Order: sequence, then structure tokens, then C-alpha cells
Amino acid sequence: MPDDNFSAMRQSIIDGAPDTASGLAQQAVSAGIAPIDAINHGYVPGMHDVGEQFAKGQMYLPDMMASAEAMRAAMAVLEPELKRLGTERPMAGVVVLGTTKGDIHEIGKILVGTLLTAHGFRVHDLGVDVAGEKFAAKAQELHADIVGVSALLTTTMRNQKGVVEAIEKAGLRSQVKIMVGGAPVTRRWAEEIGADGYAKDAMTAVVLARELMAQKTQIPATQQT
Ligand code: B1M
Repeated sequence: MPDDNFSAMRQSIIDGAPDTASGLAQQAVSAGIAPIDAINHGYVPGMHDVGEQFAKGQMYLPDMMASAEAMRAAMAVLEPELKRLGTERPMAGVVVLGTTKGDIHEIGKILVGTLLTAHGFRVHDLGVDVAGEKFAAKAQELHADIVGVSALLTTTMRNQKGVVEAIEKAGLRSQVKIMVGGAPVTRRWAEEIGADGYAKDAMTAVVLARELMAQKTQIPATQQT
């Protein structure tokens, strides 16, 4: 796809224009463009620009909400395409996913969930503002392999620790791997709170989830013949 189209996608997010964003996504699908390329080279850079402008005081909250709406409109077109790829693969593992308590940012989490689904994981998305106990209860109910916790605010990333504690309290820690992510989250933070891994973006989250599944299914070295 020409760079012009990616620029138009980026601009549709900055403008907070859902109809344009979804129209461009439809064009991309019709033209056989990989949905992940449209997301990574078109729409996500637009969201990053919006964040920068907001931080500099050049954009206000309603603008940011309009941009998020445009992003959701594009994702509504691209997501089924990505999911279709996932159903053609063998089941890779069960993931319970959500944004942590006090936090309503969901675009990154949705992207992570979509890519995991596209790579064969069965993803249960709990949504936003999710307490640790809810993650633990759903993980228990679904016999989840992985719990994934997103946080976008420096004030809410500490609630990721609450999820680790809730999983421990429910007696599930030995069965469930925990991965964390989100803009302010770091590998060091993941280690500090006792999570099993950190991913910086949605594609890395897929790689990490596969690694965690491999760790889960690995026969301990002491039992290997
Ligand atoms: Co908010 N917001 N926001 N916001 N918002 C940020 C995060 C901010 C950095 C903007 C800024 O100041 N530059 C700032 C946080 C500052 C901080 O804590 N350091 C901020 C703020 C301050 C706020 C409010 C407090 C504003 C206010 O009310 N005054 C408020 C808080 C509300 C709350 O949650 N309680 C707020 C509200 C909102 C909106 C509702 C308007 C909207 C969200 C709408 C929605 O999601 N439905 C919004 C938006 C859109 C943003 C920015 C602009 C974009 C976020 C986004 O969607 N990015 C954001 C600025 C920015 O990030 N540049 C900002 C695109 C997305 C694809 O990237 O989410 O980073 P991201 O996800 C990536 C990776 O992080 C990673 O993979 C994803 C895909 O590559 N990842 C994971 C994410 N989760 C993962 C989980 C994993 C693994 C990887 O494993 C489980």
C-alpha cells in the first residue's frame, strides 16, 4: 500500500474522523493489505501523535476521545480479518485479558487480544477497569494458561501488582502465567511485581505468550530422560 494511504489513516486518527478511518480500513482490506500493516503503519502512529499533542497541551480530552473513536472504527473493520486468520490455526492457549482497575484505556489491549486471537490463542477480554479478583475468578473458571494485564497510567500500573496478588491468593499462581504491558510498563516493573513477562507491543505480546506456553508445557529438567 502506498505511503500516502498510511498517512491518510494516520491523519484520520488525528482528525478524530471515524467514517474516514473505517473507509480507509475497508479499502485496505479490499486491496489485500495485511490488516497488521494498516494498524502498525497507519493507525497506531496516529494515536501516538495524538498522545504527544495532548501532552503538549495542543489537544484536549474531547479530541483524544474522538481519536479513540476513530481508532475503534478502523479496528472494527480490521479485527474480523485478523481473527479469521486465528481460527485457521490450532489452539495455542487460553488467555484472560483486561485493563487494570481505575484505567479505561482499551485500544492497546484490544490490539493485543486481536493479535493473540489471530495467532490461535483463545482470548477472553474482561474489558477495562478490572479488579484483580475478577481476573482470578475468570482465570479459574476458564482454566486459563495466561492472564494479561494492561495499564496505561503511571497511577494504575501499580494495580497490576494487585492482579498478581489476587492470582496468588486464589491458589492459581503455579498454573497461570502473568504478562503485563502498556505504555508506562517496563520489564523491570514486571520483575518487581512478580509477573512472568512484559511485552512492549502487541506483536511482542504474541511472542511472549508463546514463550510462556512453552515454559508451561516444558517437562522440568529433573524429570527429563
Ligand atoms: Co489517556 N492518557 N487519559 N485517554 N491517552 C495517555 C495514556 C497519556 C500518556 C497521554 C499524555 O498525557 N501524553 C496520559 C498518561 C500519563 C501518565 O500516566 N503517565 C493519559 C491521561 C493523563 C489520561 C487521563 C487522566 C486524562 C484526563 O482525564 N485528564 C484519562 C484517564 C482515564 C482513566 O483511564 N481513568 C485519559 C483518558 C483517555 C481517553 C478515554 C480519552 C482515551 C482512551 C479511549 C479508549 O481507550 N477507549 C485516551 C487515549 C486515547 C490516550 C492516548 C492518546 C492513546 C492511548 C492509545 O490508545 N494508544 C495516550 C497517549 C499515548 O499512549 N501516546 C493517553 C494506542 C495503543 C495502540 O497503544 O495503548 O500504548 P498502547 O498499547 C500498546 C502497548 O502499550 C502495548 O501494546 C499495544 C499495541 O502495540 N500494550 C501491551 C498495551 N497493553 C498491553 C498488554 C500486554 C502487552 C502489551 O500484555 C497483557
